[in-house]
Amino acid sequence: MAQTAIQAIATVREGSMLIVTFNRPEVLNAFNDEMIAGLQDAIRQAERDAAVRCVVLTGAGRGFCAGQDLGVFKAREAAGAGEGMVREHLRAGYNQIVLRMRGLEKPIVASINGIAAGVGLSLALAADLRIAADNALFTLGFSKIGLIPDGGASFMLPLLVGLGRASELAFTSDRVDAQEAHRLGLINRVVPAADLPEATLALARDLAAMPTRALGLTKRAFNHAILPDLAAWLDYEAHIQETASRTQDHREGVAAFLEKRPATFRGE
Ligand code: LHQ
Repeated sequence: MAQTAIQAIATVREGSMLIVTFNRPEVLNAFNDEMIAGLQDAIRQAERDAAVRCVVLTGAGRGFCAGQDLGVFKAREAAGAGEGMVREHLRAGYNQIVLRMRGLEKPIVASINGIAAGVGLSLALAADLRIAADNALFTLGFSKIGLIPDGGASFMLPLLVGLGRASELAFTSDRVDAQEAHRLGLINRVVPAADLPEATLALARDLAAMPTRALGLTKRAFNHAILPDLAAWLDYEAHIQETASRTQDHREGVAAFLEKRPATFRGE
């Protein structure tokens, strides 16, 4: 077993599987820049290495991923990052990850060990299959900080659960448990929390033993049928997220989260 560990993303090779672990458990694996770069590198590694035939994404500790680290983001805003900052952050970061995940012609399994929120949930939706612990939780979270679902969630979510349910999940940011997520079609499988690592490896091992080229071409065909303009959609999503990020309600939502108090939105 070969292991390389960079601070915020840990990658482990197990046979023909590449296990990628989000590794900032103290903040429920919220994304900082190092983690964004580390995940891009991990997917590149899977692209380059023909011996990798399945990728698993999972989280260290009690969370899967809580989305963008809002403390990091607030600090950047406070340091005077101006107009276009959110758009560029998305374009250079999460959008590249989603494009690479969908473009990787090998199966990607999200193994959801705990809460998945914000762009953490978006990345789980960009994976091919989702297997979750029975105590995992799901929330879009974006509306609570005055934003739109990004990282591809604005189209992956309606594709997976339908427009009505997607609207409800996105508008309310209600937390959904694993059973409900399964019923909605948000995830493929639910297993007892204690069994998640082994159930994930068993699924990934089975996928890695399949004809990888055929699976990859299946993914290419699905992308072509259902996500034909992925790059342009992601770009548009980033553009309207930039608009949302300039609202007073966005600033209030982020401040309220960091100050651990309820937000008061004014609709502006
Ligand atoms: C966090 C975070 C976090 C920092 C938990 N950041 N510390 C796009 C464009 C522009 C700008 C921003 O971002 C994006 C993409 C996005 O992903 S936007 C969405 C960002 N994510 C969220 O809004 C979710 C924020 N987190 C939460 O709502 C809750 O933490 C959830 C529901 C995930 C979990 O709740 P709990 O289980 O009650 O845990 P907790 O809130 O107590 O969190 C545990 C710790 O993790 C806590 O730190 P502390 O020092 O008090 O123990 C949190 O502050 C920290 N944390 N999420 N995103």
